[in-house]
Amino acid sequence: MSLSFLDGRWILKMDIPSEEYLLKCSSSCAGCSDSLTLRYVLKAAGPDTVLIVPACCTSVIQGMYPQTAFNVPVYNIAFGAAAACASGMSNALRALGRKTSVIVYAGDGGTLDIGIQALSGAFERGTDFLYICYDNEAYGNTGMQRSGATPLGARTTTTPSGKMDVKKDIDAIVAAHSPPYMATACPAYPRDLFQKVRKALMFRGPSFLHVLAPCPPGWRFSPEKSVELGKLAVKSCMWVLYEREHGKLSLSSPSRTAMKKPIPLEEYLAPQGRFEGINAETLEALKQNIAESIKRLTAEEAGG
Ligand SMILES: Cc1ncc(C[n+]2csc(CCOP(=O)(O)OP(=O)(O)O)c2C)c(N)n1
Ligand SMILES: [Mg+2]
Repeated sequence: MSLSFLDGRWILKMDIPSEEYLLKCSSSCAGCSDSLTLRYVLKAAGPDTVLIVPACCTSVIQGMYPQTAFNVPVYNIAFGAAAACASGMSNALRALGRKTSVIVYAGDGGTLDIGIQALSGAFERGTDFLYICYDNEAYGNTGMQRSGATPLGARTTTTPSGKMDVKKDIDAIVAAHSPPYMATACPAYPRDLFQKVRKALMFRGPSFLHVLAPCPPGWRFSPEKSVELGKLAVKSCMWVLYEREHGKLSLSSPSRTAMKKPIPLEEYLAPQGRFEGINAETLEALKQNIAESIKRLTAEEAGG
């Protein structure tokens, strides 16, 4: 553990343990950010953890029963029931006096679309758990159909000419439940991700982590570029890293820096086949959305 002074404030840095809970036999695609995210999530959560996983790429990465690539217990559950299952499991464990971390690890389709009512219910009930949505911005496991998280203009198998609607703002929906802790992250910034998982698990009650997970086959970029794509997302401010503790927002340092002078959005979009041929009007709308989100988040942090 070390203390460093960054962006005008002291930050406690925790060393990332060398223990691996995602084993090398995983069947993820090359450059998979879902598995990279899970690797850091499990390092942060440690062995006294149970994962609840609705159908998604993670169910595939897990491997085929009786083999598994995960070194913690996993409960595979139907899409609509993940957060409800977490309520039951967390309450049962607490009744037994156990502090086991209960983590729902779900995709964007399973969170923004199919599992949203159970998510809302568990947050309203105040269930002691962490809900992590790793967001590859489509239904990856079934062949990249659009989800509520797919950004405007992105081509998927069900939006072949580019999505006509903007990305659903799940963070605003979750924030409306006033959880004690919520944050965004990206595995391109592993220390930030690791610290946010650690922090989320320190709060009693529901916490939420929304992780951008660049997907090489789905977004159509080269697998070795996954980390680079995550950094470009943050540097262009298409993805903003922040945390909200008891409603108080603070920008995370990579985004605080990026917001002062974002890189051109084209640098983030160009390596991705899903944005190939995007028209000028859609590009302008995306830039407009970014400018608005910078304005809104900066004002919120300043207390405006
Ligand atoms: C009720 C129900 N509808 C559809 C499916 C088929 N299905 C399995 S995984 C999946 C995609 C999930 O997308 P997401 O949650 O974004 O996770 P990803 O695959 O991208 O990791 C779908 C549609 C299912 N298993 N159950
Ligand atoms: Mg997905």
